Amino acid sequence: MSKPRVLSGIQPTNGSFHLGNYLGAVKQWVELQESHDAFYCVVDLHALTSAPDPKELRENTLVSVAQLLALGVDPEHCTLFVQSHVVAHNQLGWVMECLTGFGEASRMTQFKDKSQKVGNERIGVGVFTYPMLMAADILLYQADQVPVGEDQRQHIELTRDLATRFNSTYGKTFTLPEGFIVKEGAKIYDLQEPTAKMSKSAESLSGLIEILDTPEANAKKIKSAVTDTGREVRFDSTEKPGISNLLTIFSTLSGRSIAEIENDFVGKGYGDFKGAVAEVVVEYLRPVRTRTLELLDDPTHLNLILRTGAEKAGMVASKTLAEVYERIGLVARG
Ligand code: ATP
Ligand code: LTN
Repeated sequence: MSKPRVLSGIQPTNGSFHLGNYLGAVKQWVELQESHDAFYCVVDLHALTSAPDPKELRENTLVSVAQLLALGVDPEHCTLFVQSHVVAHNQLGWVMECLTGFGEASRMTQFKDKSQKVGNERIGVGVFTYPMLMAADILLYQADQVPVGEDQRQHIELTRDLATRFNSTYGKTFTLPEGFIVKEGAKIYDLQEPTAKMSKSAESLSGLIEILDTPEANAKKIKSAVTDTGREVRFDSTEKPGISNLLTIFSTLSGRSIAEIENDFVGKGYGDFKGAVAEVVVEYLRPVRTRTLELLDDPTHLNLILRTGAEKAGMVASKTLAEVYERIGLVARG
């Protein structure tokens, strides 16, 4: 039997990914590539919604690819590509837009949050249609599963609704995808504001652990993480959001259970605990940073991986697109 298919995407919006991106998504990408037929893309078209500087976008796309490789995404075991290299994404994106209700799209919380921040006059239409392009990314590959963080759950639901609608109107065409959202790590919180998600768009960088930051900077951020006034290292996301977040980070990176870690710190203070978390994080990220920088020294190698990836992805995507065009009544070019 063929392996189930998995697809996911990540935006090249910043120089570095953060720990939330890794624990919420990329860690699962690495695990799933062994058991699944995996397609992973750097979604540069999605990144255009935040109007990045062209030079930075180009650089960050390659930095993103290098980081994915350094974190364990392996082009021998998956198809790694850049979204804009496969034009079918835009083409199916339009079909998805035509299938989506205005009210339905207006209810997406990511859109609501962003439009509330900048106002209706200034918000780009791309932010509004963003989930339909994401639906196209997923449906083109007939993905069974989509590993993402908790914040993407609503977009996956929309994708399922659109697939169901298309299938019932035009005949079964798309596989219904499911979100692959882990229990631990699906939402990593800001170290300075442990009730808000760790995010590259946060106002201050002091609560953000960046994969490519220096070991010293990351250790310092962890040691100054906001905690409560208690002394007990115990998982309690309501009373102790800061400590609980650090426990999640410690546990997911070390592979040890939260109970075991709590046990180790009975009778010890927060200072000792933060020191231990800092060490785990720093030692985990140190080789990733080194490897990323090495990979970036050889852009020809990166471009070759991306060319092969785009060819493989393009074949799958164009097959789905042709079927969609046929079903919706577009005349095939003679
Ligand atoms: P922003 O926070 O600026 O919206 P982002 O950090 O969410 O951007 P994306 O490229 O949109 O970056 O997300 C890549 C993946 O990382 C997605 O699957 C997303 O769900 C996941 N992710 C992002 N932030 C977190 C977090 N704090 N905890 C767990 N997963 C996260
Ligand atoms: N919207 C996602 C990024 C993304 C994605 C996708 C994730 C774009 N296309 C397809 C999974 C599958 C985000 O903001 N994290």
